[in-house]
Amino acid sequence: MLTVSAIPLKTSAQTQIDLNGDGLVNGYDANLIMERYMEIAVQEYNSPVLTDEIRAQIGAVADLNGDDKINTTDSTLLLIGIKNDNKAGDINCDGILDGRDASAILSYYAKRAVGKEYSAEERGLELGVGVLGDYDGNSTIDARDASELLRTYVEASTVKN
Ligand SMILES: [Ca+2]
Ligand SMILES: [Ca+2]
Ligand SMILES: [Ca+2]
Repeated sequence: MLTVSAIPLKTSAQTQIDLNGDGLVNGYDANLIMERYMEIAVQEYNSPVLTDEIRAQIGAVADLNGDDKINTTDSTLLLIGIKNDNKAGDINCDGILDGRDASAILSYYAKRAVGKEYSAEERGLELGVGVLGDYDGNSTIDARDASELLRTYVEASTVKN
């Protein structure tokens, strides 16, 4: 059995891959690898979020462990890179902690609580929350992380002026 810790990690530079070209490397990109993997694994599946351009990009740069396959291992490696390269709480990995990150944590938990169907975008968000959502560092991701993050953000923006 291959565990996450047993996977040899490449440097973060090599795991910084922006697959959808939005200028950010975050959970959405990790989810795109999952979407591509589902397409490869399930013939009839055609991902609504993948374009031919993104597929080509994934084929070119997303085989992070170099086994010539695109699968969950590559997605996991990208998520580890995302976790290592970003501050806790910065869910969308834009280098800024703000209300968007807090609401990402909150909306993820609200949706999970009611068991709603996920869109691919929301799954990307969920992956981001999974690796970066523990803002207060108590090993649990919940609404307290969102409120703590918001409090810090509000304090920081008040000090600025
Ligand atoms: Ca991206
Ligand atoms: Ca691979
Ligand atoms: Ca952010």
